[in-house]
Amino acid sequence: MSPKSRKISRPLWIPVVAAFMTLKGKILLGRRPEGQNLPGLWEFPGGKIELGETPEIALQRELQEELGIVAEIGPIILSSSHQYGNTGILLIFYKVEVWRGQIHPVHHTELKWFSPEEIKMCSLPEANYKVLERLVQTL
Ligand code: DGT
Repeated sequence: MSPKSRKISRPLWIPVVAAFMTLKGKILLGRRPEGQNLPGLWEFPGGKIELGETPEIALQRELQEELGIVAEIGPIILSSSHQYGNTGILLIFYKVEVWRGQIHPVHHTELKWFSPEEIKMCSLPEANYKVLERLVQTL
């Protein structure tokens, strides 16, 4: 069999940036819209890095598109990998504590500030459960 005709299934790994946004001890989550994957789950604002973007520029763009703000992207807190079937995501979480503008839901069906206790009760993407405790500890 020639290398071309051999079907090799290899996962596609996608880099995703997400904001751990905090204000007065609470954390911002947005509810993912219907019609996307993972509909209705509460996520950290963010999304995929587009071609040619640095991770920080990508997150700044996502926060402008999703929340209508100009954010100062802080340091990376942690990163985590997760595989859904044949797709893998490498999630990179940044601290975001400073922004300009009024946060409002441009993309999500709802935005809400949660306490660390409340966030543990939310329905989150599976990828987030394994890092939640470590994220909350950075508050
Ligand atoms: P698009 O352009 O429609 O593909 O959307 P983007 O670039 O806004 O990206 P999105 O949010 O659909 O993709 C992010 C992927 O990462 C998606 O498979 C869901 C997954 N994910 C897991 N946990 C989180 C999280 O806390 N926040 C975000 N934004 N995505 C997460």
